[in-house]
Amino acid sequence: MDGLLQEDLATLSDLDEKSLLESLSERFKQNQIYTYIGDILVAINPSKYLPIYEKEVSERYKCHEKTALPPHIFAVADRAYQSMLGRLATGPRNQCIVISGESCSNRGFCGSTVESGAGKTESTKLLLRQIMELSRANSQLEQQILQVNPLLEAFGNAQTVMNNNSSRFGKYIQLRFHNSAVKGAKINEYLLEKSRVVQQDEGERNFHIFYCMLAGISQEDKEIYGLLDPTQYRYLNGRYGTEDMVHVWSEKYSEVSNAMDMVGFEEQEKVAEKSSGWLKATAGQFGVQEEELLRSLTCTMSMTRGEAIRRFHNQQQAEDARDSIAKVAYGRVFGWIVSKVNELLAPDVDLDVQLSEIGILDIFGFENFTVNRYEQICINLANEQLQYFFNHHIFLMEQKEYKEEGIEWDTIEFKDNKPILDLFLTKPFGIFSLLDEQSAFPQATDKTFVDKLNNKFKSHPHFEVVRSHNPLFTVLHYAGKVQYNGSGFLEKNRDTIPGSIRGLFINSVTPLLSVLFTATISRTGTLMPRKAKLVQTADDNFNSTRKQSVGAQFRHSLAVLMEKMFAANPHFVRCIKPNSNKQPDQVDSNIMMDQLRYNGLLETIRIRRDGFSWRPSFKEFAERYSILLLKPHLPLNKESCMSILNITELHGWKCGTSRLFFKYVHEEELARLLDRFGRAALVLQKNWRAVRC
Ligand code: AD9
Ligand code: MG
Repeated sequence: MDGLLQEDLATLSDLDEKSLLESLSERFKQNQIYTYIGDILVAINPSKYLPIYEKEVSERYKCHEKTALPPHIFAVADRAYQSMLGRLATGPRNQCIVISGESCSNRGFCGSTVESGAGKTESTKLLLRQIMELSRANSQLEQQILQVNPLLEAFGNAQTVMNNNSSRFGKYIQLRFHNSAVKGAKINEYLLEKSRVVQQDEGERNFHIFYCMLAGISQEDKEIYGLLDPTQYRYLNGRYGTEDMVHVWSEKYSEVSNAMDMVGFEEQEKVAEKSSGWLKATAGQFGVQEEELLRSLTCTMSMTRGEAIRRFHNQQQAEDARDSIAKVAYGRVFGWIVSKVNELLAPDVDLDVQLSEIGILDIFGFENFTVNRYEQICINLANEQLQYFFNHHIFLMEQKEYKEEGIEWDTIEFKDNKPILDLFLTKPFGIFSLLDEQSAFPQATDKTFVDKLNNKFKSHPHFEVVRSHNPLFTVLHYAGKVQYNGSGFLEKNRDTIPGSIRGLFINSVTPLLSVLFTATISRTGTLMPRKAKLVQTADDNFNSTRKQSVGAQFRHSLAVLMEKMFAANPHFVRCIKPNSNKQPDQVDSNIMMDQLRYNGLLETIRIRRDGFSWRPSFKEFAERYSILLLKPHLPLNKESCMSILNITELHGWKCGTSRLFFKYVHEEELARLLDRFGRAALVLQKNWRAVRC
């Protein structure tokens, strides 16, 4: 039983899949949802309140030794914070915490029904809260930073079949510090699922903000904005909620309004005109002319031999135009909120001051639905990238160094997903390049795109051709097989706003909308005003704006993110859900086992047990620990390292040709030694002064 309750699985000598599952399940049954694998934290979603995040727990986890307290998400916060301050011996000052875990999967993937969230967003919030506690920055800025989450969740999260608060966008929160104090923050957001604004699958809802607003707004404002009874909105599927739900939403609305005040949003200019009728109400809210709005919904203009031709939409086309207005407006407003938050939370410090950073990544988990669309392929690409990042750090880099440095080592095999990343990203013939190529080609269709894929990848080990009259194809991801439906891929990848709609908004008298459509949102998430306000030209009315494809932008932002993460010191949190129906105290062994397998947790345990996760160069080590020999000017070489290590009682480390190899526990032992030594030095110094006096 003791073995089963082991807090660190990397200390178990005998381990196979079955005992790993048993250990985690047994701990979970006793409400011990956190377990270490060396320096990696495994977190199992309890789906119930546990009294483990209270103030006194938070206090206990400040500046503590990892082995002295049970595993906890607060310990990860502490480790990242202490490492950033240089109090631990690991690598670069900038830190990144990568939180991963599945979003959902359906029958056929792991033999289970649709599953709930694994706990990534909750973990992110707990980390953020604890890091703010650690920086003891009881300031307005801290409160502002903490308010960002409820604000973004209101606009970017929604109820789905698998999670009542599912994140429909990815985010990377960068906390910026000068010494130990937080000085600002920056959010990068990835791929908001805009299509949810106009369409939700069975059992799902639109973004939270719509329900909250309709529930919480005053009667007077309802009239001002021409809001109807909630059940009349097509975009809410004619479904609203019970009285209890309305009450909760209404409270949430005040919370969001307060969060907006707290973060520093100002009351936007409102269209204070009483409106009647949907066209007038909508035109009023958008601040545009009714006739222009009607025109952009009902017809398109094109130029033929120098002549302007007006073509009226059929019903489907008019509905599509309406939906694209809704999607584009919502997407822009979301981007604007993020860029405004970034402006408000930007560090107010001298440019010369060197800031350190802790980044927290909470990105949508791997997805596999009955129908998988363009959004899913992007989300799953992001997850492939993250898995690669994990593999690279945990397996590739480490084992490469053993080889280069002549350390004796039995290679641990792991599922390398590089070939899958190549299938997606290789230029010019990866899936995304072919998609871009087809998107730029007016005659291409979703079918011709999938035909190209079939032709190109029919014998690729991670691709499967699907025989169907629909444009289907299958990719064998690291986490399982996903069948994609290519319908809509080209249009979503182009994401062009019809010129008439863009022109309509540029000329809006609502300043916010006009700015949003005149400005471009830069790849870094800030709003970049164009040099001069665009004058709407005849061409704008006829042509769609040419820009980089959604896929290309997403690939670029992923590449920037990866670059940041590769340059930082990583901390990993692997979230796991124990069952498929959001139930507390239930473990479904198949579901758990699937996640353990594709996360490569067994291999991770082996490498953490037998491997050396901390590998400082002779120079780095001697520089940091020469103080233990009371010889500050020691040469920074191998001999000095050996002299230092001779006075410690560390066992099990190894020496390579240019660096030392330590287990993760050694780092803590050395930190303890340094600490003791530091205190002893202080006493000596005091005594010495006393003698001199
Ligand atoms: V998704 O990919 O965004 O759909 P997440 O982010 O992985 O998903 P989330 O953090 O939203 O999952 O967790 C889902 C639900 O599980 C939460 O709304 C909570 O009700 C529940 N949860 C998660 N973690 C905890 C926890 N540490 N304690 C209690 C939790 N409940
Ligand atoms: Mg989430």
